[in-house]
Amino acid sequence: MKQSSDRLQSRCERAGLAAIHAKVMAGERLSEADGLALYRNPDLHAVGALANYVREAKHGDHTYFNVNQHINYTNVCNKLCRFCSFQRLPGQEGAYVMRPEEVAQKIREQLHEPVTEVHVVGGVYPRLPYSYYIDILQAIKRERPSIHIKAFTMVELMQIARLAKKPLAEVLPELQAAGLDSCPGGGAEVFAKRVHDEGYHVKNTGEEWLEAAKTVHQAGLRSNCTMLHGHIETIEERVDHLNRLRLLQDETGGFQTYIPLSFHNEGNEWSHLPGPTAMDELREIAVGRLMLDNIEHIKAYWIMLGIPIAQTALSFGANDVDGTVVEEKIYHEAGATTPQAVERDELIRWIRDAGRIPVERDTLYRVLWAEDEVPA
Ligand code: V47
Repeated sequence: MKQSSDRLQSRCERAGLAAIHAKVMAGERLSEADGLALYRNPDLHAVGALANYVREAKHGDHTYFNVNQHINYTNVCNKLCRFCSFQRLPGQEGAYVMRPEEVAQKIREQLHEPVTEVHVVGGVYPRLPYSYYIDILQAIKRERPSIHIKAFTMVELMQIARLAKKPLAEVLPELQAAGLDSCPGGGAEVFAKRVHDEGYHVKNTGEEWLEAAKTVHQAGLRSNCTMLHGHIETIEERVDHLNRLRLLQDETGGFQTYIPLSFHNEGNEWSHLPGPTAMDELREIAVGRLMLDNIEHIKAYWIMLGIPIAQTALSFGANDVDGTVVEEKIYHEAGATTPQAVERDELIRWIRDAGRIPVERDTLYRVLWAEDEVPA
């Protein structure tokens, strides 16, 4: 043990990361300047080894997954985000809105699987009334009362509150009564105003996203958080984003997991941008782990990263891979070549293959099964 910690120290020293290494060992918070240094450091493997140290100190080899299902209830959206390949305008070819009964059917189709979570997100389509959102939550719980509904990004929640003509704080208890159990982390993109104005100016601002997340946490709901990286943002803007997530987490403690999302460039207005490389993706996982000292879990979303990079990310700070998913649309419209679903046993095999211990969790990270507690 002593040998491996000495090795990490000398590795970090050689990479010019001695001061950051010392802070990490002392459990001290890294500054924004440290964040920039981690992005700029040419020795990605040293950065990754430091992030892996923190991952193993917190979670050992345990790597979480769940058995989940995604439902994207509509792709009609008025936000016109330039990175998005999923959105359609009303009446445009391929535009769809699921009726609550169709959402219920999606749940019925998976009743034979041990699904514990449904992840529900969609576009912002102003023609949908407030009652629609209540109806889909109720329809899901009717079909599968035990399922955990992780639904609606902060962007959708702001739209729902607008429709309800009430502050979000008053709408959330109604959504919770209808079945909402937690919220996903999407829609945060990059908080910086410059990036917002250039890439998604119709959408809520970073400040509004953070305010909505705070309200969600104050309502007793947990949520995730994300950053969409690898397009027009600078490393300074990424560090600022991570810092703002960290400050809100200090206040509320409501974020469970951070998920760096890699920009995919097919079928959107930013197709001329190359998107991140595998090395960028691994660095993003590592920097997230090191900067977000108050967020327990870092997710390597396999749908987006692909299986080999998700496996590698488990040694760069990540301790979660998301779940079985079943039907993914947002990334597949943007060029993802991963499968749309994976069997539980397959996920377990990948995690094991990466030298880690698979742990099936529910959405709130309660352990449902852990390989090291169950004889093979
Ligand atoms: O908000 C959209 C991003 C997000 C593209 O909370 C794109 O557990 C890359 O948030 N290239 C939705 N990214 C996905 C998401 C998510 C996924 C898995 C788990 C969780 C969770 C949340 O996807 C959007 C947006 O930031 N996105 N288009 C694109 N072309």
